[in-house]
Amino acid sequence: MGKYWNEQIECMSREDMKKLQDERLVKQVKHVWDNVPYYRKKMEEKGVTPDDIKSTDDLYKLPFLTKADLRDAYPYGLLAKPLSECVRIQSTSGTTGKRVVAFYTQNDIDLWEDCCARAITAVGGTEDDVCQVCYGYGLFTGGPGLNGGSHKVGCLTLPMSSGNTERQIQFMMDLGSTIICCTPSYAAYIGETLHEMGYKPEDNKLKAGIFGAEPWTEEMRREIEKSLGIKAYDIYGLTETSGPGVAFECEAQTGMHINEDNFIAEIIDPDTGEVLPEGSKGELVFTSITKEAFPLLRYRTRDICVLTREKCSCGRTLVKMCKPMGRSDDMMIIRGVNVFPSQIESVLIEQGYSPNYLIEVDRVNNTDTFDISVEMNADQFSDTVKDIQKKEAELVSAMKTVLGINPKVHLVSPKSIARSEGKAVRVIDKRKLI
Ligand code: DLL
Repeated sequence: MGKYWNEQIECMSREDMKKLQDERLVKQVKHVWDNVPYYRKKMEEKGVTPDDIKSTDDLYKLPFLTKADLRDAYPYGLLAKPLSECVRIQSTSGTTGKRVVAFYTQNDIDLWEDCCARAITAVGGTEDDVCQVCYGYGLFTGGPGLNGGSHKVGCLTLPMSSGNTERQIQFMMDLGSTIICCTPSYAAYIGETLHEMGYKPEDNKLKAGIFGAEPWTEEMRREIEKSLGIKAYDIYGLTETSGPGVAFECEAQTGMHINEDNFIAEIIDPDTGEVLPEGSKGELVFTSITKEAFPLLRYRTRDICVLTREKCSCGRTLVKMCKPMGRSDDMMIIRGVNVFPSQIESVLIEQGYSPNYLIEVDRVNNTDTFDISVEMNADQFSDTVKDIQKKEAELVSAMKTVLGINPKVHLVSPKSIARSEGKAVRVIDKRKLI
């Protein structure tokens, strides 16, 4: 097996790729117009019909889709195929009530797994490898996506899911895993545990890791590479566009190649929506041109990024995106879970607390800490310490139900959280992720 999964696509000339994208876009717009009344209405409101979209040069005419649209249209409003043709859903972690649910036909799954196979091949994966997948399985796309890609490449696949670190390490050692796929923070934790268990980096057979789903720095990359004795590669994706594998890093490790035969990427000004020229920093927008069941056109990711078409030493011609440099909304990713301050606020109000709170996030020993200080009102404050502890435990449990992860909750005395005269500061994120 060579160094590309699909050389014809990955190294295609710009002109041929544009032609392929033009054809696929025109077809996709028609498919959406015919089958998704929600988006058709948006197009009509903008005065655009499929006849106006003749090539990717006309992409800017189409309306955007946002996470709010996905919630509005939940669960079936953006579905473009009959349910009888859909075989799977996946979902984002931890959004209140209405999660983002994405649908897949068998063909969508094949294409998604193909993208992940490209990522695995790009880090040197072949049928001779043992690929340990310790992203979460289930609704989260990480486990299922890389699992499928690993099967396609023909690696011996270890569907470990996340957690149970000592068992992970035992399998890694006993079966001689050569590739590991998980979040960068979990990779760092595995490295630390290996060290604590008395192993040296050269004791394992790992050669490469495929890490993504959350921001991570070059410093963290070096730390992981050292502790596991591997080369650490980045991978990007989001549930709305299928999951991991929208973009993947190659041996050059200077940005992630976007699978442009499936996704058209644009960079826009997050405030005005204007398309920005190549090399500008702005919000990343994706149009899925091959997805059948859940084909999102001009989906605003909220990830801030730069695209570049500079020639890559690996030979791939696919456009490259830099590591996401932040978000244009207030979403945080804590221990791999997407968390919005508004979710926390709604739990507090529902439980009878004031919306005076402060979220503090940090990273200690490569694990995210997550603390929420919540102000009590005068009545609540008169309670005994035991009562307060009980209330804190109740709040933790209510938060866990909505967010999917456990914060530490600290009830604090009335008026002790600083009031703001401008925009309230609700979040202090001390992690240095960019
Ligand atoms: O995190 C899909 C995924 C799984 C990607 C496994 C890579 C590996 P969501 O839970 O929908 O999907 O979260 C998507 O996570 O908009 C980014 O803000 C962030 N993100 C994903 N990959 C990276 C990365 C999965 N490599 C959101 N670097 C995206 C930084 C990332 N942020």
